[in-house]
This record gives sequence, C-alpha cells and structure tokens, in this order.
Amino acid sequence: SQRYEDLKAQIEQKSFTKESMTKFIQQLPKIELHAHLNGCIRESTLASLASERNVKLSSLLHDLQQETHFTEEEKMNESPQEKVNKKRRSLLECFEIFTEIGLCVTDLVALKQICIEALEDFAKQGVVYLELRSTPKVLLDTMYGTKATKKDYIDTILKCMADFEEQDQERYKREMEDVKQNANASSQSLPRLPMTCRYIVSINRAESFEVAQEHTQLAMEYAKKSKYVVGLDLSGSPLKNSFTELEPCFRMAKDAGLKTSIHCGEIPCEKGVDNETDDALIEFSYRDTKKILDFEPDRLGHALLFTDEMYEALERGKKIPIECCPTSNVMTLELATHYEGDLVHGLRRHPRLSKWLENDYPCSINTDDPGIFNTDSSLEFLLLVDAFGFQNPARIVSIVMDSIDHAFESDDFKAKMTGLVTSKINGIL
Ligand code: 6MZ
Repeated sequence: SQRYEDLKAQIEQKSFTKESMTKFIQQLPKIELHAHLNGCIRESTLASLASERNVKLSSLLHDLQQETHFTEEEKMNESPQEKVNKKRRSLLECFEIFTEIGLCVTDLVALKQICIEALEDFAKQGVVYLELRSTPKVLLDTMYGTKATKKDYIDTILKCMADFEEQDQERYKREMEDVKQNANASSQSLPRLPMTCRYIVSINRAESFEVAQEHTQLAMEYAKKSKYVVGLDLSGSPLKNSFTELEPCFRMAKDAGLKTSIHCGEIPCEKGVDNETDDALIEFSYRDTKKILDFEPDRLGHALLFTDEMYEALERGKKIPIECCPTSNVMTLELATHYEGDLVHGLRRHPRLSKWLENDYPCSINTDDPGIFNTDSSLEFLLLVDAFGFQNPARIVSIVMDSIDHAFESDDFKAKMTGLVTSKINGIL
C-alpha cells in the first residue's frame, strides 16, 4: 500500500548507527509463526523442574570443542560476544533435549508455567502476533492426583493465552492513558502493542498414525469452538515415519478449513550435501519431501535442504511461504561449529536464506526453540542484519509486513494488524 511505500522510503532515507538499528529492531513489532512450546522453556525453569523431579539433565551444557577455521580476515571482522553460541545443538542432540524436557514438564502446573513464561518472553521482544505450536500430551493433574487428558493439555494452553491477551490489552490501555496525560511524552515512550496469541496443534512424526489421527480430530474440534486454534503442524524427528502415511490426516484438516504447516528439508534430499546421511535415508527424504510439496501445505517449516529443482519449482509455482529459523538452522546444520559457534559466520553459510532474500521469496523469521537455541525474536533479526550487512532496517521491516500475510488468520485480521504495525513503526522511527 501507499502507506507502506512511504514508510519504506522514510526508513531508507534515514541513517542508522549500529546502536540505533539495534534499538529500532528491539522496538519493532514482530510476527512469530514458528515456535514449539516445549522448546521455549527457560533454562532456569528447566533446571528447577528437573531438580524437583530428580531428572538428571545430561545434554544441556556442551561447549564446542572443535578446532576453529577462522581466516585472518574473518577474525578481524568478528561479531559481538552475544552472537556466539557455544552450545552444540545438532538435530539429534535437540531431540535428546526434548526427551529430557518431557521428563520435566510432567503436569499441568508445569505446562502452565512454561506457557505463561513463553508468552511473556515473546511479548517482551515486541511480538504482536504469535502462533505457538505444541504436541498435545497426557500429563498429570497433580491437584486431583489423576491423569490429565490431551484436551486438558490444550485447554491449559488456551486459558493461558486468553488470560495473557486480556492482561496485555489492559496494560496497553493503561499505558496509552498515561501517554495521553503526559503531553511531553516522546514517541519513543509509546507503549508496546498488545500481543495476539494463536495455537497450532502439532503431530509428532515419531508417534503412530492413530495418534496423528487423534491430534487431527482435536485440532478440527477445537478450531470450530475456539478462535485460538488455527492450524495443524507436522514436526518431530525427520528420521521417523513419513509424510506419505500421515497425508490423510493433513488432507482431512485441509478439507475442514484448517491451515497446515509442515516441517521439511531438515535432512538432505540429494547426495553430496554431507557425509553423514546414508543413501537410503537420502532416497527416503527425497520422496517424502516431494510428497509434502505436492500436498501444498499453507506454510513450510525450515525447507533447508531441498534439491535445486524443488526450489525452482516453488519459485515458479505456488511460492509457499517458508518459516525460516536462522539460529536453529545454523545450530542443527552445524554451520558455526568451525567458527567457535559464531552465528553470524554460520548464517552466511545458510544453504538458502541469502537467495530467498535476494529473490524476495515469502519467508518469515522465527525462533523455533528459543530455550534450546538461546535466542529471541530480536536476536534473530539482529543476526540477519550482521550476517548480510544491512545498512538500514528496511529489509527487516518488509519481512515483518510480509509475515503478517502468512498468518493463519482472516484477511480482515491481517489488514488490521498491518495498520497497527505500520503506525507503530512510524512511531518508533
Ligand atoms: C522438528 C521440532 C524441532 O510440541 O512438545 N520440534 N521438530 N525439527 C525441529 N528442529 C529443531 N524443534 C522442535 O515442543 C517440542 C517438540 O517440537 C518439535 C519436536 O517434536 C519436539 O519434541 P512440543 O511443545
């Protein structure tokens, strides 16, 4: 729209220092479309839950021990300490950690705690629209000493979201009143916009077809009665099962009007990408990815290691929006292990992100598992700025505006959100 074009021109004309760019990105309203609830757990919360339950956390604090391969030029150009992530998180290690988290988040009280904390953490980063995903689980209801059903699991999350939204809207109104009464308030002190929360039901591909069906039914049932439930996701270890078997679930969800997001491309689809994946797995990954692309989900999670032919088909065809998670990608693909864990250097080796940016491919920027990857929504954008050398935040703003369009929401909602975000950006410029 004209308003957005004006805004873009204004940003491009303004000159930014490193500090003003950082401040701008911290205040920027953000859209988070790919975050797994259990992966959002704060390390402190995980540690205290583990000690209450006598769980020994084994894989949490690995440092990088590999030899580093910085060139002299790269060393001169070193990135700040906060961009160095010394924890090692290969894809397999991530799944080990998820198992440990599962041993700690065992009841509804713990679930409520990690959910509230996740919402608080995203809101603090200026997220205005959050789609949080999670796999429903049978937990304990400690209050009654009984098992809590998967419906209890979903109800707990939805209640946290409803309560959070209400409190956040009240806070916003209060702070706006204060601003109005204080005529001298500069635009910098305009309050943070309230956050809208939505929930995507996950299917973990390691579970059985029956469980996948159960989660599909739950998603469909809840979507009918709750505005919070908007979609169905396929996640979990890409080594387990195949989309082919689970396709009927996604087809049913799609026919019922639910949106779908599917993890893909986390393991290579062709030879020569790494030395670890064996031929049988590559063959499997190729066929599975083809099936996913043929199905045309509403969004693709990660989409990292497709063949060129697959990427070209996407570019020419439907341009299915991709949920990109920069730090997660660098960590799981181990792109920074030769750079002392330096994420900036790691991200420059991302298999596709620079191409997506160059071609304006629809792509949102997300945190995936902020608790596991030690990141947050602002850091993800700051990482992009450093890795690709943006001189002003125009490109970041355009990613945010485009991401609104990828939300699993109505056109009306998106138009309102676009208006709110545009006004806020005008206010912080
Ligand atoms: C695939 C992932 C993932 O559902 O228990 N998950 N699946 N690839 C990834 N890349 C790093 N990160 C997280 O959140 C944790 C679950 O999310 C999925 C896994 O199934 C993990 O067990 P919930 O809330």
